[in-house]
Amino acid sequence: MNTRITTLMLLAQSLLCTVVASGQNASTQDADAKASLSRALTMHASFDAGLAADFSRGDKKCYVVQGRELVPAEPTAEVRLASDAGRFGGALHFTRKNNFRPAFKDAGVLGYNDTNWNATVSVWLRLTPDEDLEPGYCDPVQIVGDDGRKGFIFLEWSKDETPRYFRYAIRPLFHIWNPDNVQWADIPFDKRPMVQVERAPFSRDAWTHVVFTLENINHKSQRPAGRLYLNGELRGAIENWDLTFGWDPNQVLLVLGAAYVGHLDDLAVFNRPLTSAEVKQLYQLKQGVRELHPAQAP
Ligand SMILES: [Ca+2]
Repeated sequence: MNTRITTLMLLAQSLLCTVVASGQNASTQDADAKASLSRALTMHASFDAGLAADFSRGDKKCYVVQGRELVPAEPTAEVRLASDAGRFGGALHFTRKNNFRPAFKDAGVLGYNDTNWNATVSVWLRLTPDEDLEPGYCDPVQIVGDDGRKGFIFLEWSKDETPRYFRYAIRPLFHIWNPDNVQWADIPFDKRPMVQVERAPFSRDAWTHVVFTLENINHKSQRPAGRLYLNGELRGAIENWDLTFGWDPNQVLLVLGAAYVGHLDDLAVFNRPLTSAEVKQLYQLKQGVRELHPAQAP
């Protein structure tokens, strides 16, 4: 009897040790993965207290293009800060289609270069596209350079379909994707450098997490790619394209809200393509990207 009790106790003890050890392993792995995400983070804008980034390895300021100048941006009547309406804290609210497009400079953030460009952009969006957007294209996030014919990256909702399709496109040098010089909308879907999601989960009632990657752009020998994730799930990839760009690195901008109507929150940029496991971890952060950086002085 005593022997049996002792054996049972030993068994229970060893089980407990195993459970505690594996728990520690899981939390250590989680912390390691989070530290790796933190190291890759180059910019985070929470839109809790202003348009400027909370954290940046470059310029935290938010700008708008005025003529040929970039001028500091402040919220307007149509593009407001909505405190407590965010995925986390406050959000940017584009109340109607207008020309105010908050932008962030690349330097130290997106890392555009002409030999091997890698990055990931993460953002949360909340809208019912078919009811909230006005007719015509809408690009909630763009990366632009000095010349649209030398490259153009964007998220968009299509204008001619119901429900409107959601897309991620990487347009390299003009002659590569458009040798016949026709309209974007006139090129067959499968001949465009894009990921197209015909049934995307966007809704006014729930935030949708959107992540896109840029991989080996402008690399001479490695295959370039771009991936789109919605709510932590891979929805497609842009592959088997020559993704050569020709931008001036000093004029690259991350631009928000082109013809967008809806809420936008927790914008972040990373300096490499995140893995699908990392995208899922990002999607599941309880406090959003603020968990990945120490508070910086304004
Ligand atoms: Ca926020």
